[in-house]
Amino acid sequence: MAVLRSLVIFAIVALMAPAISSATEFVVGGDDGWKLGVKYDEWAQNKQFFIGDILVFKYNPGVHNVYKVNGDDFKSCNVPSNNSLGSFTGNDTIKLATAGNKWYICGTSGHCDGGMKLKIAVLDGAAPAPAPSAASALVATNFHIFLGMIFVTVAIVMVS
Ligand SMILES: [Cu+2]
Repeated sequence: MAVLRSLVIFAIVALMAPAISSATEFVVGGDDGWKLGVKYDEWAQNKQFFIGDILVFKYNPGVHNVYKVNGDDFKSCNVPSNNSLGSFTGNDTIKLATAGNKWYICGTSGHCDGGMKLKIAVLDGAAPAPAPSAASALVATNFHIFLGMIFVTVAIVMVS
């Protein structure tokens, strides 16, 4: 009976799993990380950032750092006198807590002007399914539910 019960629980979890959305972790610059010579506007171009998502800045802490700045300081590459993000570890995680535009620059002299600057727009709400894979996602979800129903049916038949 314990086996059947866990089978039913498994089926219920399998049915509910697709509805649970989780935060996305973005490593800024992808495999390149945070350094000179990476086009961060291109990296951010096709990505959607939502509240709760996390940015990870990976860099050599002896060479680079990360400052969160406002739009004006972003444009002029002005490095603030204080670091609002805490310590520079070379593996800095930043949780996107509010919606709106966010700007980040490297504070090492010349690096922001050299391209180490990232601007993103954080959106409110949960991430929707990406458009190109919507059809396949739908098929996958339906298949998932179908599988779950089979499990439940088998379990009920075996219990009764
Ligand atoms: Cu730098």
